[in-house]
Amino acid sequence: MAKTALITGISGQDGAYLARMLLARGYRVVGAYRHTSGVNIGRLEELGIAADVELIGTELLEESNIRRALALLKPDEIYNLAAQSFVGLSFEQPIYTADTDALGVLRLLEAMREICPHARFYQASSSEMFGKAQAVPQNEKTPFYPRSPYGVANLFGHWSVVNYREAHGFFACSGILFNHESPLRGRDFVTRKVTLGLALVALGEADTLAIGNLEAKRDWGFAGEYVEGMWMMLQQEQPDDYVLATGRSTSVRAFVEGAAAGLGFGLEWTVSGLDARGVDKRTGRTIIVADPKYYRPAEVDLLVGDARKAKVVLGWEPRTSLEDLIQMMVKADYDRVKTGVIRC
Ligand code: NDP
Ligand code: GDR
Repeated sequence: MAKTALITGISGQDGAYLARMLLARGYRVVGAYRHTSGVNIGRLEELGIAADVELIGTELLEESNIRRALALLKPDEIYNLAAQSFVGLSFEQPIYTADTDALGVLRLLEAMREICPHARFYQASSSEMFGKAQAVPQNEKTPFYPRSPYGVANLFGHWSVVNYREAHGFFACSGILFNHESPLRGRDFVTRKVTLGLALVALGEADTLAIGNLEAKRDWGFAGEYVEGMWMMLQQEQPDDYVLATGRSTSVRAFVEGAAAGLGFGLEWTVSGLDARGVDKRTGRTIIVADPKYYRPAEVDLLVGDARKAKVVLGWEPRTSLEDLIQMMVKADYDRVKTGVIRC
């Protein structure tokens, strides 16, 4: 009989890629979404799988929703991808972020304890837990030092998973994933903001792209490959935690330069720091302006992951280079703007 997988956060980037991967492996996939005025299935539609995923309304702040979903489905595998995932916003909404990202995990684990303690559980932990990194590169043994309400809440979820594994014998895994991106990335995250923003400028739909800290460095991989690692963790004999990362760190500035080149701009920086300006050499037009409002009260300067454990134990390795990822995202956004799927 087909295994049932429950994915929370089905409307998000990872939810869509994971659902596609599990469907291809013959799973019955049920996606939990939060009930607003409608269901956001745009990403499932874009991947052509909207009709194949069953949906169930499940708000992580409502314990009753979670209990009902688990009792109804009795899932074999649960992937908890739902979260207030925007680090910048977490400084403005720290309590909501903690309620969803920290207590939401605990609500799920507690409900599982009563209803389906033998289900296998995946938690979407984050490299943001390393924050002010205490070692370079970061692996499963690196001490945590979160720098945002998101990072702090995520760390609570992470330790809850470890605790339920040790205290209650749960098959629960925490994937400590470094940034992973794709054409389906949310528009506010810097990579997508850049590829879409510059595509709009290239096609005359916008004048400039406003940006924050260009010097922050991240370890960016392709989301479609990271969801494979999530699944692999739940197929092992023993539950454990794993870092997934590329091992390469790149600045926001270099990402912008790569995207600009991909769109045919001749980008040149005229001023640096808080007044940074990016000019298109071919036309002399300013296309990028720095805006302090996109700076964070506390920044994570440098993240770079060491995913050797995932390679050795799971056989997981990233395959897509950052250059190819940038081209994939730039092309998708250029085409969307060109065909009118997205307007400014
Ligand atoms: P997205 O922001 O694209 O998706 C988040 C999902 O969570 C959306 O489906 C959203 O629903 C849902 N959600 C938010 N709040 C609630 C709530 N209160 N109740 C139920 N559902 C809720 O994130 P990603 O797909 O990029 O990431 C998936 C997970 O992995 C997140 O938990 C994120 O924090 C974590 N992560 C992501 C990394 C990355 O680089 N992408 C790296 C490491 C960890 P809606 O559509 O209604 O907003
Ligand atoms: P991050 O991703 O905080 O790493 O969290 P994001 O893309 O938001 O920021 C990355 C870096 O870029 C800098 N930056 C900007 N960021 C945004 N969003 N917008 C800007 O205009 C901008 N300018 C510069 C940021 O300061 C930061 O240093 C993501 C999320 O997916 C989390 O949920 C996940 O856990 C981590 O990745 C791993």
